[in-house]
Amino acid sequence: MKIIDSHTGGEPTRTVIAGITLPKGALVARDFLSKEADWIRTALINEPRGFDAMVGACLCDPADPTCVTGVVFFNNVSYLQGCLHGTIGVVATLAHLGRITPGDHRIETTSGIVTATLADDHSVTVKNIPSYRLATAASVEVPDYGTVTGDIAWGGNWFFLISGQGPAIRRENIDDLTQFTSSVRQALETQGITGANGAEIDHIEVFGPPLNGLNADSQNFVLCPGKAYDRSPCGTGTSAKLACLAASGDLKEGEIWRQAGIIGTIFNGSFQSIPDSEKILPIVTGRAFVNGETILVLNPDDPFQFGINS
Ligand code: PYC
Repeated sequence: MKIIDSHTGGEPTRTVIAGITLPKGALVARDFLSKEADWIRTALINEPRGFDAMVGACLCDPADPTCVTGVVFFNNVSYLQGCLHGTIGVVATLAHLGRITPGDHRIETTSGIVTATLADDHSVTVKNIPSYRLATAASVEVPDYGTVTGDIAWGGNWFFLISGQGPAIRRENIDDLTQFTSSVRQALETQGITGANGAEIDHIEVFGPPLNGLNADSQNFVLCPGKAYDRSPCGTGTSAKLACLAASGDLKEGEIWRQAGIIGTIFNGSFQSIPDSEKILPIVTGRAFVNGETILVLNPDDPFQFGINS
C-alpha cells in the first residue's frame, strides 16, 4: 500500500494512493471499508504507524463522473462524514502527483460533492456542502462545569459551538480544553441533545478572542470524535461557524472570516447564500504541504501489522 502524508495547518492527512481496490462511489466505498476492510483504517491510523490525531483518506472512483475522485475519510475511531482539512490535503496530494493542475475540481465525499479550487500559490479553496444552524443557545448541564450554552450547527459534521465559556483558547490549556469538551460531548449524549434526526453531535468547538498578534477574527479549539483535537481550525467546524454567523447576521455574504485554530494556523472563510433557503454554502481556504511518501509493509509475523487496539 502506498501513502502520501500531508498536513493542513498542522492537521495531518494520510492518503492511500495505491495498493487497495475499492468499489466505485464514496458512499459504497465507505460501506465496504467499514464492513469488510476496517483493517485499512486501523493499520494507517493506529500506533505504531499512526497516532490519534491522524486522519486517513482512501481514494476511490467517483460515482459522479464529473468528479476528479471519490474519497472516504476516517480517524482513530470511525469514518468521518465530512473533512475539509482532509479535502485540502487530498488536493495537495493529487497536485503533488501531477494528477491535477490549478483550477476547479469536484470531489465526491461521503457527505456530498464539494468543489475545490487549487490556486497557483498552492492554496486550496473548498466550497462545502449546504450548512446551517439548527439551534441557538442550547443549554446542557455538564458535571463539574455547570450549565454550558452553545449553538448546534451542521458544517459537514455536527458541532456544538461554545463562545466565552470554558478554559481560555491557549495552547498551554490543551489538556483542560480536551477535558472540558469531552465532558460537554458526554453530557450532550447523556441528555439526548442531538443534531437533526437524532444525529450524534460528535465535534465540540470552543471559541475565544485570538492570541495577540494573530491576524484573525477568532481562535478555536475543536475536539474530534476519538478525543484528539484538530490542530487546524477545522474546515467543517469553520463551516458550522460560518452558518451561525450568517444566521445571526454577524457576517454578510462575501465578507471574510479569519478563523485561527489552537496552534495559530488560519483558514479564511466566507459564504454564499442559497436562494430561498436558510442554508449557506461555506467557502473555506487553507493550504496543505506534502511531507511524506511511504510504502506500508504488512508483515503477517507482526502482531501489530494492523495497528495496536485493532
Ligand atoms: O477539517 O473538517 C475538518 C476536520 C474534521 C475532522 C478533522 N478535521
